[in-house]
Amino acid sequence: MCGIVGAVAERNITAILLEGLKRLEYRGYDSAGVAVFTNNGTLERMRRNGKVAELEQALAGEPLVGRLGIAHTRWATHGAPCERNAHPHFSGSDLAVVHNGIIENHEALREQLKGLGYVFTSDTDTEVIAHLLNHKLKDNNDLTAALKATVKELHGAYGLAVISAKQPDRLVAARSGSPLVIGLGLGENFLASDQLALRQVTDRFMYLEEGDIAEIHRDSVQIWDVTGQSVQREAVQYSDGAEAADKGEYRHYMLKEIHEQPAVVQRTLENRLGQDHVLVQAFGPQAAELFAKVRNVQIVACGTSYHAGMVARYWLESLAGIPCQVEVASEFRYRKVVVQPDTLFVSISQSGETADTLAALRNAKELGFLGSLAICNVGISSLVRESDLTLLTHAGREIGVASTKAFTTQLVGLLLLTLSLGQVRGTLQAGVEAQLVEELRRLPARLGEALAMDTTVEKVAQLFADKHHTLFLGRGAQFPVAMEGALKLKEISYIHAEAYPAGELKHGPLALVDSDMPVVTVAPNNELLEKLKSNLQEVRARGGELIVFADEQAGMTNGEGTHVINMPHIHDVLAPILYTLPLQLLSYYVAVLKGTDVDQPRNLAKSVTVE
Ligand code: HGA
Repeated sequence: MCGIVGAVAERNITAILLEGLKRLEYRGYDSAGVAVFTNNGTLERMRRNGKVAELEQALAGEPLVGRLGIAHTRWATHGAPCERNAHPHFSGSDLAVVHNGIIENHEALREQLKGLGYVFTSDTDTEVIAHLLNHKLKDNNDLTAALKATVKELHGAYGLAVISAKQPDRLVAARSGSPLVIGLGLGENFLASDQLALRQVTDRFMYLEEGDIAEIHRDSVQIWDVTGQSVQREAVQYSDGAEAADKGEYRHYMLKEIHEQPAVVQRTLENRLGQDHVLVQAFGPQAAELFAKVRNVQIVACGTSYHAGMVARYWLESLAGIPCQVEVASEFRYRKVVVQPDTLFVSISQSGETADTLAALRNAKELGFLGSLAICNVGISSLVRESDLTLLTHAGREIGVASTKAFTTQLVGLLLLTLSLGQVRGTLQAGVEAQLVEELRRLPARLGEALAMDTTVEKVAQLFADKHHTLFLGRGAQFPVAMEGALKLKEISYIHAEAYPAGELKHGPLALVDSDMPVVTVAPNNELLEKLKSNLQEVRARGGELIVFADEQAGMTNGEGTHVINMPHIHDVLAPILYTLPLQLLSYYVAVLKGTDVDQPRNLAKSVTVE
């Protein structure tokens, strides 16, 4: 969330900063701003409410030209999204700060700084950092020394980039709880909250660690760790080429990412399947030894990843016979948790920088878990670095804020985990692993078949165009799929959607059902099908309109108020992965009909790096 870009060079850096912001914009798009030490020797800024395009347009009219600058795209936590609250924040006319994160003691600091005569022009927590830094500069004219003194007084999380007109040869930065990376160039250096922002200018990166402070010049970088010791951080070179970030033939990134699922699931499976078994080493060299000791699993995640975890619970208990608990990270991290002996801690996050999940992992290390495993899409993330074992999902870059391919590849990773644990612990029923490995091999083709229903789902979406509320139903492992379907619809179409296990309907939510409340159901052909059919009758009897994604062999037919969309038959264990796809398409087409901003829905942002 929020994006930071900085540059110190011998050429004009404004275009580099703007391009970096565009690449990070999906992380936050409430406002954008840039501060440049101009060739006239003054520090100038331009900020605009709304998207980076607004800033770009403003800069086209009034260009800022300079060789040192910082920029930011914001997802507001403190203070409304408006120009006054947009970063960079100034203290006086010489000092500019951009910040990702939350300063928890901002109110006390604000009062203290007001007492010292500082005048606040925004409602953000960030502005206290600018004034505190200014105050520290009075004791010590050196920007780095002042930043070191400043961060000692900050409680909370921050990734910070600072420039000063008094020391225009440097960019200074600090990381605690919010990632920062230095991009290394030739005679020029850069800073960003994610290397994606800098792939246009360099392929060499140096990741700051927790508590690091950095002083970045054109031709040198100096870093101090949390204890104040000068340290070297390894420079990493990327050879994979900057991943394509265009929409191709698709109207939105989300649609492109939905259609990428057969290919990325294939990639997630690559090198992980033996002839009739899962290759346990895919989780790391010590995986087999660790898995052999696992008697319980605790999954912790947020949002869509949490739903993936909930599906995994059904798999782990029914296939591998391993008790599993699943909890949202923001609850887990603040609760007194009783850890069963020999419990594996599994965290799931697309970015690997999700603040709550990362904090939960850090807490877990104190709680006596057997070990930790991260299911993650980003190999260079904090979650991966700090976990004992990792399974990368290889979904590729996901730009749409509403997660699609990250979710299905997480499910694949979690099924591989289930089979690996069952294999190592000898708890799988005979033949199950071989059969599921075979089904996994066929999965990409099956997903392709499901996506061929695109135009059918587009037609069904019209039923939702004038609706304000919907229910999603599923049973068993399809209940979390229904939850994910409801979340998707909420996120991008702003229609209120709730998910229930179908058997719960009669315990309350049935009271809501009428002809204005469409009910979406996922109905694979399994032992719960007949029970589900009865639940659907209960809806029809109350005039509710049914949209049912049903197995082609389930014997369900269209009728008055019942719209059945046939799905290719699939093994029940893999059904949650397949049935997710039409629900993604449904949300997408409803959002398009409603004219919302599909890839960047209101109030949200990608990679939730704040609490
Ligand atoms: N607290 C700051 C920065 C918010 C942020 O990092 N969002 O991801 C603000 O509200 O401006």
